[in-house]
Amino acid sequence: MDKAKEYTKPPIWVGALIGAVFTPALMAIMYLGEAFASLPFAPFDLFNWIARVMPGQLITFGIDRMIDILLLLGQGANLDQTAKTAEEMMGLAVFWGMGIVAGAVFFFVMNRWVNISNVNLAGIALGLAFGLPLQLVISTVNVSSSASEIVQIVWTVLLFLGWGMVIAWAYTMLAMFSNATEENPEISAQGIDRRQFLVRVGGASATLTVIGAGLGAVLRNGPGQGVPAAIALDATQATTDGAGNPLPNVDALVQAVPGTRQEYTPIPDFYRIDILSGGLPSIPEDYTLPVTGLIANEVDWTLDEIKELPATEAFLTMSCISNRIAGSLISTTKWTGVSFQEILEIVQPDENAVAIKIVGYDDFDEYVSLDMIREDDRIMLAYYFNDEPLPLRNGFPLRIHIPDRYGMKQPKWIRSMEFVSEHEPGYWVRRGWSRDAIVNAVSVIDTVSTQSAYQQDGSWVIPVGGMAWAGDRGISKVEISIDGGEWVEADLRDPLSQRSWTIWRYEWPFEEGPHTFAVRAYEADGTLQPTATRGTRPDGATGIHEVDEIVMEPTPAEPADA
Ligand SMILES: Nc1nc2c(c(=O)[nH]1)N[C@H]1C(S)=C(S)[C@@H](COP(=O)(O)O)O[C@H]1N2
Ligand SMILES: [Mo]
Repeated sequence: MDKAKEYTKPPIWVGALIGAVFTPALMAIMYLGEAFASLPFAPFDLFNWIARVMPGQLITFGIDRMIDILLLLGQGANLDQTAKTAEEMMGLAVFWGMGIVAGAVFFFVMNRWVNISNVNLAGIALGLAFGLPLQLVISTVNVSSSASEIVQIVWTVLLFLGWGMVIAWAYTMLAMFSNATEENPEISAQGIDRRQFLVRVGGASATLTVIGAGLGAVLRNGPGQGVPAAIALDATQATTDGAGNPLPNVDALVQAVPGTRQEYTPIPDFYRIDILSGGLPSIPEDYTLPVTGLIANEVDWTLDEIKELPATEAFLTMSCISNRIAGSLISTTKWTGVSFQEILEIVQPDENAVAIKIVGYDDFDEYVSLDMIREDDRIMLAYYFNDEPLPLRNGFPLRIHIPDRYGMKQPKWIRSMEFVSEHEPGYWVRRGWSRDAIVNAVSVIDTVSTQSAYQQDGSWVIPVGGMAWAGDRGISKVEISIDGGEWVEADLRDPLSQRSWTIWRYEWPFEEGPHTFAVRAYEADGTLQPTATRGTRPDGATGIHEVDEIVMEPTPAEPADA
């Protein structure tokens, strides 16, 4: 009788059980690795990744239900902490579930298609099939590890190979430990059957899990340990750009307070200002951009030809000069286009050319000086917002972006570009608005977030949040003053870029009653923003933003039926 026929195939549910038994031990070892050597902790990475690719409402719904459960268990003292715990528990649950499914699938595949003599190979395949995609996810998201990528990969692959082999081993043992012991006298001599085997490996795995998790927790809390990457995600905020890539600051530790504006403006919400207001210009299907005037090489580019030129992209905040303090005529997205320096290189301006006259399909016109272009390679002829062609309302097919200038200097719907010998005043300059339209530093309070209140050492804390922006000059500090008191520093979130706004938050020690909240910001070089209140015309608004609010005692979140 050949060996393959001696064993009894263990049922699939036993495979699920084996997955359920061994996956926690795997998690515990990963946890230990994270605490000990900052190796990746796959369950949190995985959950973070899922949270990015799944619809936001689904994730929030899941987190809310989990928070409900934690509150029921009396774990709801600090809402922020509770939300974080909820996310982490979901991460663990999802990972465990995948381990269970993997165990069941493995047993199914073994029973049906694979000869038991190949069980170790199958175990290796299982480990790789689970581990490699996970390592990919870990590399994309990487919220949990500061180890080098190669170390991460080796660690993950070894761990999952080990896990796959252990499951393969368990399969072999179960196949041999028939419950009908007289069928297999050799085994029955050891006096062990499937049930006993399951109990033993379950006990061993549980012990390993408890030791690993306990040791990991101790290590994590030790002095000098870095902040473990918690997945504190505000599900209303975008985490990826239009191409599906994580936003540049996705790992920033400081999170926007709920109620803060969208850091990455959804394209339909991007503000719109132009002399057409209502209608939209019609752009010919066979659009080309004529570049003419005082240049050696006149061109008439199709959009495709422009997209073939070296591309550049940047996360940019743009504002209208008519935006009031805390107004909504300001937005942020990722811009893609061609540096105007590339264009100069190709068309070769004459010596007497000083500016480009840009005209839009609505006859709006502005002039851009060649000196400025030569000094600043960031000036961009843009064709994408958020990795998609510009929406018609925001300037399809082409618009210019000039760092540190208000929108009025930056034509949309570009119809033509002409190199000229005189820098004349553009559309809005002729109507009395600023000649240079340089952005003023501003800061804004978006929310005093009573719905995000939490308790710390028995007192309520209410997060206050908003943004600060200083064109291309960056923000180094934001300060808050309550009821005219001293200015205290807020926490700054890493911005999307030096040229985007900076989201900030301040943990306000709650005091009941009416309060005035004020904010001010400093540019990267330490310059305080203009604090004098000034209207929009002609040079853009300045001044301190203040918010008056009557803040009542927050009520602790409680389960509805408690
Ligand atoms: N062709 C054209 N370009 C234009 C304008 C315009 O009226 N016509 N308005 C400018 C102004 S004042 C602003 S604030 C920005 C607004 O760009 P948005 O509508 O995409 O936000 O476009 C600028 N470019
Ligand atoms: Mo504007």
